[in-house]
Amino acid sequence: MSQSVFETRYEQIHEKYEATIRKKNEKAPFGNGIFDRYEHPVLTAEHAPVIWRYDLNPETNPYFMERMGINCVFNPGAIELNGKFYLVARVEGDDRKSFFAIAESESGIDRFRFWDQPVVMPETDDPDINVYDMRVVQHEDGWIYGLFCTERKDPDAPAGDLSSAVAQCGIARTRDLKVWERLADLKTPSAQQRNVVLHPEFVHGKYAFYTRPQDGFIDTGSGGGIGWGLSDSMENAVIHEEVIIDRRYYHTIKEVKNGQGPAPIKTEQGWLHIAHGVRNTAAGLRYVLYAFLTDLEQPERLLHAPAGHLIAPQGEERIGDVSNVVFCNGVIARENGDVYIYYASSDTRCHVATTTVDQLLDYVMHTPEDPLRSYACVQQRMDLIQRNLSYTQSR
Ligand code: M1P
Repeated sequence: MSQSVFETRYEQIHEKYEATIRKKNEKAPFGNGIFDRYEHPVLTAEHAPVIWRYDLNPETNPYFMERMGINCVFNPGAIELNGKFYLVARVEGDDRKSFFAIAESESGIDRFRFWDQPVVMPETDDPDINVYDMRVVQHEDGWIYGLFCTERKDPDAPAGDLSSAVAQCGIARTRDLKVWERLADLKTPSAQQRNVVLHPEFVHGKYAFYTRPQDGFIDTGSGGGIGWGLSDSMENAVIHEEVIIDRRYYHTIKEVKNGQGPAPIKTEQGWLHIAHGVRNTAAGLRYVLYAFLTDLEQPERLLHAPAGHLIAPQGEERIGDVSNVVFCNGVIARENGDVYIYYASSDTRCHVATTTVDQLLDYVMHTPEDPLRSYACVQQRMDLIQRNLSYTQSR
């Protein structure tokens, strides 16, 4: 007897899903000495389990139709627990709503498999309309915190305006990534917040936050860059004073806006930060990643800020739902110094770049800062060229 449409499609879809999950990922050739890219993304919409998308009952789904599609998987938080790599991905359904889901891998570069059930994030009294971009932090108080953007419709929007929104920082905590306790949203002096990140250690006995003050939902307006503030508690976190620690500058990769990526990595030389910077172009906004180093004792004090981007969108990374974007809110720094940077491209898929703490420190401490003028940039490059010419001639 020939197979039914249901049976044929079920087998095909299941095989495709398993092939996606099992695909090996190799380092791409010709890294830049700072980090290595990989041939394939680590998570895509195709990694979404079949049971999330299809009704597996042939009586209620004879055509084996996709009932609840997944549009994209991006901007994952990341954490290592008991030697395994976990990504807390932003999964966006075809209905445009994002939710969080955990994917797990032994290697950190391939075979990420989502848990059967996504995260059930409890709501506050003021329900979120959309939640995304979780930064996962193992804090020294013993909890794992997830800070994320909670978006709601702007209550002051005029009738008919169905786009204006308010972004704030949602906070939840967990011990096992399975059960999440929702805490009150962060309160700050700013109208809106996105890209808020918890510092992993107490500072002056308080919880410390990287913030991103913004006047509107998209425009940061008077929000001058990445902010910093302290709070007495996490249960009802309040920042009374917000100071800017990494400013935006005219004609740089972060002139329009910037935001802290994951929580910084603690090194002997200071706190190593990965952030995103946004500039305007005739083709729209361009998002790149950059790095900087801050002081160990005073994490809000900038020590080194290399010019330009660390990672910019390349090849297929340039294309997606929001093109010309790379974004990072997850990094794993292992005990042995290896670093896994999880970044998403064009709000569509997730990739990994690997490097080491030593390489990143060399990069942030020895890459010249942006002198902010073309003439001065040429002087910097002339200096390098002269040193190279003298060096090669003396050999
Ligand atoms: O679309 C690009 C990114 O835009 C926002 O980041 P920012 O607030 O810095 O502009 C976020 O919505 C992020 O999720 C998204 O990737």
